[in-house]
Amino acid sequence: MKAKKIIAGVAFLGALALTATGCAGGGGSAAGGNGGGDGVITVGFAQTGSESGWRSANTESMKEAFSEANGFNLVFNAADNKPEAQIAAVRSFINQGVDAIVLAPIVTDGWDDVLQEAKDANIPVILEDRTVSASKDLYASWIGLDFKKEGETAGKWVADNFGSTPTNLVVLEGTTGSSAATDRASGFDSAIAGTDIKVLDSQTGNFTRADGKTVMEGFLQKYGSQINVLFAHNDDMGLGALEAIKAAGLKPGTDIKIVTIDAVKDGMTALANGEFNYIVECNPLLGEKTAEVVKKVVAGESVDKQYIVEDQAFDQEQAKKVLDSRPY
Ligand code: GZL
Repeated sequence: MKAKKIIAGVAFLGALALTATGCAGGGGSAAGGNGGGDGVITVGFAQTGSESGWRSANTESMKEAFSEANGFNLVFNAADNKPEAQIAAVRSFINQGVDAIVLAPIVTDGWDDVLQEAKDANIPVILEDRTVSASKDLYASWIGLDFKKEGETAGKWVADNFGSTPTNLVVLEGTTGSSAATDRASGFDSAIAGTDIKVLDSQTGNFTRADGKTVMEGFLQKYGSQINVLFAHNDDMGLGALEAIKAAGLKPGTDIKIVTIDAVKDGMTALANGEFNYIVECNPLLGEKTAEVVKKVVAGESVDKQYIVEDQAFDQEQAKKVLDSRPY
């Protein structure tokens, strides 16, 4: 168990209870770490949930990298896309005295207090995937993606292909308040500025297929065949929208052009078969780099404040060529 300052209040009781369990020599050892002193690094990983195919690939990548064989004891929590549950999970990791915390923050704001508690407990926090608005001194590093560039790339494709004639667009936004949604929207909007593209409507589909379908049904009821293009912040919402478009008797990829972000297998399959028109990749395979950074931080070595993983983009012809060799 790490030597650390007991945090007042509930956390204090939690820590006492944990210690009591330890003293009783009862069921197993606390998940607390010992700074890797015995060669094992105990890591608490606070994942968003399991909202999309991208998330599943990201979780698999993280579990593969933070394996026992790689010298880790991984304590995993998926917060069902509920920010308050994710904050509670981080607080629980602090009370368990883990050696490091990895966090994929559902939303950008609201992290200052619990990250300060981790700092006070001398437990480093490493962000993966999305990022936070809290002060940079409250986390050791961020392994993520350039969401603004992803949005710009998607917007440029729409502007280049449809920007010179009057074009009506609807948008399925990602989780409200997440850095992925906020920055993709900002990048996309900057890329279509000054073109003949009109945004008819823009609503969140929470990065899920189910909500993407429901919101697209509403768009179709309201705007019908006026809709020329759909921009979905991720493949899964686009895949849900496909069902609504087909149910409305329209041909996705032809009657309504579709551009999405992620490039997961199901999205690339839709692109290869002509139902999507363009996908900007967002690489979920962040486990290896994150584990490398965690080891360095726990060993007291210096690391960069951020590591941004490169993305690419695909049209229908490119998707046909690479589909069978895609790593996720
Ligand atoms: C992006 C990631 C987003 C994906 C979605 O890095 O946070 O969350 O684009 C996922 O598919 O749900």
